Order: sequence, then C-alpha cells, then structure tokens
Amino acid sequence: MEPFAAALDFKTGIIDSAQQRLQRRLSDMRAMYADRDAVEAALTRDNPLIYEVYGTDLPEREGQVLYCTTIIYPGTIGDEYYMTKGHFHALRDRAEIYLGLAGEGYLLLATDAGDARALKMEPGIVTYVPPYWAHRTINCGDVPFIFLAAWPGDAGHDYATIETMGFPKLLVRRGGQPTLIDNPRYRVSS
Ligand code: M6P
Ligand code: ZN
Repeated sequence: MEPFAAALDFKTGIIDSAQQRLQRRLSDMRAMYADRDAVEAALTRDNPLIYEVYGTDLPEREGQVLYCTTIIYPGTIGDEYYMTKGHFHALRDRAEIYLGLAGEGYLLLATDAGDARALKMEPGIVTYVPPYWAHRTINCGDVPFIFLAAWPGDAGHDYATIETMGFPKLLVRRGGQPTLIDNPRYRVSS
C-alpha cells in the first residue's frame, strides 16, 4: 500500500478523497427508538435522514486502522435524540477512539452485563471506547454533531445484539435538557 493524506473539513465532516459509506434514515433504524408510536407517526410524515458516514476504502483486516467521519443531524423521535444504530464490535475485544469536530453530543456505552456510561462530546474532546463496550453516538444539540472515529481493521460491526437487546439507557430531552433514563425496552426483544 502507498501512504496517503486526505483533507478533512472539520465544519462539514467531509473527507475529500472518501466515499459516503452509509446514510441512515429513520426507516433503516425503526427498532432502535424506544417510542415505537413516535417512530410510526414520524414515518407517516416523512423519512428523515438521521446520519451519514464518510470513509476511505481500506482493507478490513488485522493490522489496518479504519477511520471515518459521522454526521448526525439534530432532531428527536418522540423525546429521544437522533443517534446512530450503535454496535458491539464483532471481535469484542477491539477498541475505538472518537474525536469531536463540530456540534455536541454524547457517546453512550454499554457492556453485555448491563453497565452503561455516557460521555459528553464536543469539538476537541477525544473519547475512548474500551474493548467489550457497545457504543452509540447521539446528537443533543441544534446543529449537526460531527466526529472522527478510528478502529482496528478486523473489528467488524455486530448490530444484531443491539437490535434485539437495546442499550440499558436512553438519552432523552426532558425540560429541554439531555437526560439519561433507563430503557424500558432493554433486553425486551424487538
Ligand atoms: C462511527 C464508527 C463507525 C460506525 C459509525 C456509525 O463513525 O463507530 O464504525 O459505522 O460511527 O455508527 P453505526 O455503525 O453504529 O451506525
Ligand atoms: Zn465501533
């Protein structure tokens, strides 16, 4: 492989040489929101774009470091903020780092045993996802929340566990403030 450089625009999250890796709309992640009535009501109006990911085409194998930017748009479904699907790594002992670039949000983490943490993210904050922790990012602000992520090339994404179990905690807007509450659907199969 040849070494390479890329330009990352901190304001938009776009990496000049990178492709758009994915775009997720509400219909792609309806099982992720706790308030199913709010999901269905929102989908009768439109199908909002929740987040986009830009990344470079690197081999997904041991020894590589993959990286991408994520742009989560502002909004809520019911009172739950727009967020990523969230995942464990398929190889559970693989870690990840995030760097906040624009906007504000939270990194929500959880273990299989039901432990949960929420870390505030904003420009210049680096957060660390240790091995064995599932992770999801959430936009709690009024502008796009943008961050850079880097993780081992062989980590892989396990979405199915989160799709069926959910996270132990939810971040919701209460009195205009981001508030962490217990997830009433945790471990209840969707
Ligand atoms: C971060 C990284 C990516 C991930 C993306 C979107 O940028 O963790 O690996 O794909 O967020 O999150 P998700 O895959 O959970 O939808
Ligand atoms: Zn990850």
